[in-house]
Amino acid sequence: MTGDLFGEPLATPGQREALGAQACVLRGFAGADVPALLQALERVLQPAPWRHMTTPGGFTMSAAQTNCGPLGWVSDRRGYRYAAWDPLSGQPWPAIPPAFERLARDAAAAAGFQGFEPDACLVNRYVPGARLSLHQDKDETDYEHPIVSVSLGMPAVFLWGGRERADKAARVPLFHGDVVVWGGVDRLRFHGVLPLKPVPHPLLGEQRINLTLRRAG
Ligand code: MD6
Ligand code: FE
Repeated sequence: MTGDLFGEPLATPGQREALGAQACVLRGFAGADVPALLQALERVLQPAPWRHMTTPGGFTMSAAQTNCGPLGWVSDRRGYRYAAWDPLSGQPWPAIPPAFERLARDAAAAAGFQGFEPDACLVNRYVPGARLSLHQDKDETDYEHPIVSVSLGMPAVFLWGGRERADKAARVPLFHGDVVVWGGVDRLRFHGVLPLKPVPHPLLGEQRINLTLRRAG
């Protein structure tokens, strides 16, 4: 069961949809934690505000980003990498809030990955029209750890591809409160986000916020 992009999600919270042998969507898994997550995010944004990073090719990313945790994902003309310091402030990234950490650990465990301890949380903010082109998450030191991705606010269509860029990608609608977890044999699957449609969310308005928690170092 997926959902109706232009209305309320049809999926029952707690429902687990397989995307692969070791990848799934946990529908509504973050539901009860949303107020705590948003409050914690406000505190992350004070020292580390949203910014639009530049790709190595010289394009400005359409999603705004920030990070928390010992490591943060950054992109500039020199490439993609993890860095311990926020290039904007010159300070270490703010700590991962306990509410983020707890949710990541619980979601990973629910998806079959015990003992997940993230050291990096990339936060993406999409407004209508913003997108993320098809990519693999390959900047981490090893691929034995899963990735936990939390969707908040406006719905988005997640592109879920294969192990080759040219593999046909499925379109998976993601709603407020959904958590995607993947690892193991699915860790290097191509994925992306289609340009966001303006479907204002009751709590967050015209934005989608995505928390992506990883073990990077
Ligand atoms: C997003 N997510 O959902 C972008 N990467 O806004 C990602 O690129 C992503 O959701 C790795 C694992 C899960 C993800
Ligand atoms: Fe990704």
